[in-house]
Amino acid sequence: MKNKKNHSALIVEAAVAEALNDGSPVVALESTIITHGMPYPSNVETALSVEKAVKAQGVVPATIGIIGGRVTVGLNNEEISYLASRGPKVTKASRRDIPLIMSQGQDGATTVAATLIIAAMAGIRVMATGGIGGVHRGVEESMDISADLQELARNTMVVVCSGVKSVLDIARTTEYLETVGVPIVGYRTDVLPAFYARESEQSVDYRMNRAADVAAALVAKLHTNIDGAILVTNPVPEEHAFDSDQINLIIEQAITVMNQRGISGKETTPFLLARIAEETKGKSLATNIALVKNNAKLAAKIAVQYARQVKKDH
Ligand code: PSU
Ligand code: MN
Repeated sequence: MKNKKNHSALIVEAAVAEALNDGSPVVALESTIITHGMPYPSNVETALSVEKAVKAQGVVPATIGIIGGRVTVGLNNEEISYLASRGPKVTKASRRDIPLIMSQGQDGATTVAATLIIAAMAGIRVMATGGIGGVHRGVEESMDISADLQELARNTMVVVCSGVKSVLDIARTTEYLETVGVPIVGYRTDVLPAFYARESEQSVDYRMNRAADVAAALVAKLHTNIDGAILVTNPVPEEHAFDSDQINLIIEQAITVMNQRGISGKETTPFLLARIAEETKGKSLATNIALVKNNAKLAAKIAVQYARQVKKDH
C-alpha cells in the first residue's frame, strides 16, 4: 500500500503517522461497531460520518481494523465500506484474536479491547466508541465479562462512550472498573449515563465540564505511569434519548429471548443490539448513531486539548 507506512506489526495510514509525528491530535475509532453493531448500509454511513465529525474539529480520525491479516491504523473509505458490507461475516476481534487473524491473513473487526491495544501501540491516546462491553447480567452462571474491561485497565487512553448499557449489569461493571483502577468521568453529568438513556441509578466517580480537564487528567496519568484508561461517559443528546424504564423493559425482553435461544459468548452483544433495534422499529439505531457521532466530537475536542497541553510541556 503506497500511502501507508509500516510501523513494525502495524500499518499506519500516512495522515495518521504524520499527525502522530507532529504531535497533532488523532482519535482512534473501533470497527466492531461497524460490522456487528449496526446493519448495512447504516453502518458504513455512520462510520464515515463519525470520521467527518472528527475531521470537523481539525483532528485526524484513525479507524482501526484488520484487512487480510494487516493490522491497520487508519482504514480508508474503501476498507471501511468493505468491512461494513461483509458485516458479521468478519471476525469480531478481541485481544485473543489479533495474532491469529494476522497469521492467517484474515479480516478482523476490532472491539474496544482490541482497538485500545492497537491504538496504544501506535501512540494514540484518545478513542471514541458507542458503548463499552462489561459484566453481563447473569454473570454468576455465564462468567461473561467483556475483555474490554481488562484492556481499559491496561492501556493508557481516554475512552469516550455513552456509559454502560443496561443489557449489562451496570453495578457489577462499575465495581469491576473500580477494582482495576479505571475512573469513570461524567462529561457534564453526575450520574452515569446508560447508553440509550441519559441516566442510570449509579453516579460517576468524577464530573468534568471541559475537554481540557479530561486532557489534564490524561497528562497526569502519563506523568505518574499509572497505566489504564480514563472512561469518559457522555450522555446521548436529549432529542435522541430513550426513557430509562421504557428501554429497560425492551432490553429485559430481548435478554429473555436470547436465553431461550441459548445465545452466548461473543454473539450476545450483536444479538441484543439487533433485537432492540427491531423492537423499537429502528429508533434505537438512530439513537446509537447520534450518540456515536456525539462521542467522536467530544473525543476530538479532548484530543485537541491533549495535544495542546503536551506541546506546552515541552
Ligand atoms: N456495545 C454497543 N455496540 C457495539 C459493541 C458494544 O453498543 O458494537 C461492541 C464493541 O466493539 C465492544 C464489543 O467492544 O461489542 C464488546 O463485545 P463483548 O461483550 O463480546 O466483549
Ligand atoms: Mn462477552
